[in-house]
Amino acid sequence: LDDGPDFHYGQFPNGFFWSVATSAYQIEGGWNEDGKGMSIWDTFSHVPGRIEDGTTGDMACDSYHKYKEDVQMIKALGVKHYRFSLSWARILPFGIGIEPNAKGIEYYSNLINELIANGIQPAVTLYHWDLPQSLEDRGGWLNESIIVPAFANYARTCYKAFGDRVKFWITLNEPFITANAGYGRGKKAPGLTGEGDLVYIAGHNLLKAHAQAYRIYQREFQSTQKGFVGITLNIVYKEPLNPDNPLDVEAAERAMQFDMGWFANPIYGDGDYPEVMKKQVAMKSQQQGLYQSRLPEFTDAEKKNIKGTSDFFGLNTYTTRRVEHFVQPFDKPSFSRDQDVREQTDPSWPRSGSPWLLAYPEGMRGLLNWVKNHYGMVPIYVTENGISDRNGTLEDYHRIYYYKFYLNNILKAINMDGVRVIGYTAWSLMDNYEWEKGYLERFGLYHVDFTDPSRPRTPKASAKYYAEIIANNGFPSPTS
Ligand code: PNW
Repeated sequence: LDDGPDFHYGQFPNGFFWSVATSAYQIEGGWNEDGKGMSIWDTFSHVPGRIEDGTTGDMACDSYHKYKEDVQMIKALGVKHYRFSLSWARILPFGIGIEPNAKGIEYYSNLINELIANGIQPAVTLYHWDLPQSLEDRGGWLNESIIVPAFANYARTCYKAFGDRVKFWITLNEPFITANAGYGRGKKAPGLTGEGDLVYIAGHNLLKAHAQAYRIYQREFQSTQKGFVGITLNIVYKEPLNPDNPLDVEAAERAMQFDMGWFANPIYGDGDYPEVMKKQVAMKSQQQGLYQSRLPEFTDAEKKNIKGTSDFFGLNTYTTRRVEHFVQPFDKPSFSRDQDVREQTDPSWPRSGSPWLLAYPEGMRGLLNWVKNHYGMVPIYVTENGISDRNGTLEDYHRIYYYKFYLNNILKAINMDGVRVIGYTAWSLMDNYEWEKGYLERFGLYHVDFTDPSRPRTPKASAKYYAEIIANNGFPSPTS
């Protein structure tokens, strides 16, 4: 935990958005209360074998009843923003319609009012993976003609109900994960496997739905509500395994274009998928004997409609991988094999409670520079960053290490590299339902006891540490 010789002392910009995040299914519980409809996560978590510890989010952290306590915990951190998500099925039980469920609106309205009364601004995600089941029954993210208008209608419903008080909107959380884990590898709800085809179709419709939600705000609400609307993309940063090998350098860039450019290039770039992605998928599809690429195409009008549909770059990032060039077989087509890369981690990086998550703070600085170099001075809002463990210990010094050095690398990117970062969000406010891992992996600044029906919360050492960084707005030099 020593600062070390490379530590950068200094402050974050004035007005920096310090924040902390959760999502609806992971914390709310109240899964069938007050007229809420079923979501794909209600369905999925109840299927035996889908969740590692066999648990569900039926009660989770019980935030549906304990939101006032949550707000006091958020307030104690000293953050300006609280990022949470709305349960689509709580607001529109069947995903569609113009008359929302009054009890659902009331719950979020109360939460928003409680936040504002305590000096915290809401930053609201419309969609954090809990699709209404009745939309999934009609094809979900694979069915453009159902899902795009339904999401547009849902977005409008939310802007109408909450937009007088909510000024930061995030349309989609991590469309990459929705497409890959939900419709590709099938590890997350709805659990479909279409690694080489469904994944691209879901991605295509997620982009179209996002664009519609942005355009609706722009046309119908912006002039009166004066808020910001963006999207949150996740990325595992890629470094070349051997930086002296041009093939590895190209491979790392190619993997970044697949994982980040897939959504970022249409929105922040030229409106279309990255060239290298179009080329790779077309080549692999042709080798398979297909007459057209598995990657769908946008019309010119669609490109124009998607380009520019985010007021900030919402960025979720946790870890890094080293990438080498490796030609993958074409006969088992998948999103990952389409890239012709192979990935590994560095054995020296500290591990966490999640197999995929290793701490490599320098990766954060590299990533922020990558975003700047590809998409220019778009304001970057880090909307998730954090680390897990398996025991939820209150003496979570590994988490303090993680926040300290990840944040220090963000500060370096701002002060030394001129990257425009406007905010930072810790994942997560409290231990919660970690999707298909159940309650096994804990990311919280606050511990939650899931064996106690009253779900007591206790601050961990990291909560105090995070509050201290926020109070200082950075890292004051020890000599000053
Ligand atoms: C995010 N990856 O998901 C989600 O937005 C949160 O709901 C989740 O709890 C959190 O991260 C921790 O997992 C991710 O493999 C899942 O790179 C996996 C990855 C990234 C983000």
